[in-house]
Amino acid sequence: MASALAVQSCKMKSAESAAGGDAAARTYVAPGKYDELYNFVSGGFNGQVSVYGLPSGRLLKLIPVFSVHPENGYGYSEETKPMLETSFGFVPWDDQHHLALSQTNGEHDGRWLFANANNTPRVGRIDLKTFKTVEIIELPNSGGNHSSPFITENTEYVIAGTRFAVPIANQESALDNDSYKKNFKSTASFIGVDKNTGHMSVSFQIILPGMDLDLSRAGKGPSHGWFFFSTYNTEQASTLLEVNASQKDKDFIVAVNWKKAEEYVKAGKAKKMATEYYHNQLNEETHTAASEVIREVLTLDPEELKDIVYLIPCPKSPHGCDVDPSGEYIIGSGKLAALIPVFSYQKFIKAIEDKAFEGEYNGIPVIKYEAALHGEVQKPGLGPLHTEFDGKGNAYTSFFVSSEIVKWSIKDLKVLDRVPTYYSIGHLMVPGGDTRKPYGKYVVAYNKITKDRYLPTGPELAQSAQLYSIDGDKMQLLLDFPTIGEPHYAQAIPAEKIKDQSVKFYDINKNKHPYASPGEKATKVVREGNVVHVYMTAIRSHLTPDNIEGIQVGDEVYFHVTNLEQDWDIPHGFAIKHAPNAELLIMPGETSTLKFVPVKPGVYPFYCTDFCSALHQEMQGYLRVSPK
Ligand code: CUK
Ligand code: CUA
Repeated sequence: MASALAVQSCKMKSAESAAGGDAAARTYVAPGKYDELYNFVSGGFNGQVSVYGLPSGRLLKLIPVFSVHPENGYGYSEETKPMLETSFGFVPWDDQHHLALSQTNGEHDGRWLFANANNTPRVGRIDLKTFKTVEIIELPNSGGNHSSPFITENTEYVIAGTRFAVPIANQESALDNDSYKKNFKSTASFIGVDKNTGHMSVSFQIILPGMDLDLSRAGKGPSHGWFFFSTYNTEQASTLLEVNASQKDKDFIVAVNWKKAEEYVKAGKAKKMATEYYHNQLNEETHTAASEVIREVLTLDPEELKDIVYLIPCPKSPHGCDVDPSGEYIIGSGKLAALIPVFSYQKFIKAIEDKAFEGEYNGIPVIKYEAALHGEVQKPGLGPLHTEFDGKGNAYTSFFVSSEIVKWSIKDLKVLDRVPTYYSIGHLMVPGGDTRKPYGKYVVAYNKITKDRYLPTGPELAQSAQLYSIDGDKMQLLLDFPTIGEPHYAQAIPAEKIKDQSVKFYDINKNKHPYASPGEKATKVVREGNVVHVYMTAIRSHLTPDNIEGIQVGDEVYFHVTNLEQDWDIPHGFAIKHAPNAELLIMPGETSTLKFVPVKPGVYPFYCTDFCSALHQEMQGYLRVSPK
């Protein structure tokens, strides 16, 4: 792919501005006015999620999920450290690719946002009332959680497929192809989501033959109850050098009947497997995270339970696998294919009924390609990756190699329009484009290569997103905006659906943190052996207590800082000189804790880091550390 890309970038007409005449008016959001949409964008290798306003492209927030964030103490404060614990220890970084907003009846309901960690397999949940990560669940038996999170129509499940087949239960194995075929497995995890609280738990895993699961989508409407994954390396090679892995002319779409799988689980047909994984949750009353270790998972074997998994052949190395808003069409995107196959759900079901199978693959029935095929989009472009929909019968596919978005009609499979992207688009996103009712209006390209789009900033440039209008016959480029990390997938929701539920501050009277100081009178310093608890408060414009003595080198000092403010957007910060960690950023009504173990005697100033009032600079104090 790398060499194809290099050629491509040279061929593009560089720095060409294709933006139309009214682009400025269509993206201008006047000072003090709100954007129409929230755009949640994955951070890729920065492990975070960023939030932009659309159509302006203004950055509104960065939400740390899988990476520590010194700016607000995420992963540094005692309250948030447990969020990043795993069965392999504290993992303070990840690679975050896909996002899924919770759904009710196939539409975004504005409650939660789910995010995947690709490297150490995890799924996180962000609460859209606070824009905070409130839960992270580790996935057992997964060799990389790229194919995730995908969501069913009523958020029954968040689904995660393994990117790398691995010997399950962390077994060791030789790495030759024969060992791969014998020992390596892929898993599809079905994470149940509690309707009221959003809490996640791994309901069951389907153990599949070793192959690499890629992008996926849940069925909707008529296809509700089914789930579709793309896969590559169905050759089951342990090395993906091209001689090995792209030999076959077709890989598969893996169709899972999760309703049926659910029935088997209820009927006691699942097997218990011993394992170990972490489930980390933020307690809503104390705002403190805790980890729970889970040691068992239920698994289903599709070789035994013959009617839960079927395979549909799909041309060369499918990446995206998308289901249209009607739930009838399933679109596969073979990265190395010169066409886009569109499968029909009805035909697929009929093929199962008629037993139109071309054979079996590791004991799983393979449906005949033609039997499930609605048709092919011929010569759409080069390197199709992902497809989104506008709800008016049109599909929009991103093409990495030919660097463009192509609009085509689902019904007659005709290409209708194409626009270049600058450069080499990965994912694209139509707001609501993965739901039953897309909002349409825009498509955003998340591009892989930036080159000359912005002022040069050395060898590394910000990734670039591009906003296009899709409400006319022709797509029109409206705006470029730089993004953070490496965005892959994104989601967008009308601001109306969530803006009024936003929490402005926490009620200090409901603060159940065990070390909270509900008022200045409650502040104190408590010593228990060499552990010292400082109960501190912050309010404009002082920290209480502000002078602390009686601390010795080697003491474990915990600063429990309660922000007494009861007003919107008045956090206080807390940092202490020479502490080898980050700051705290404490929200109004909340308590956060910074641990400090002084290694040298001296006087250590501490202060508020967030400019909070005219006397912000005076919000400070001293810690005296005596020799041991
Ligand atoms: S992947 Cu990035 S362009 Cu991780 Cu969704 Cu397709
Ligand atoms: Cu509190 Cu600055």
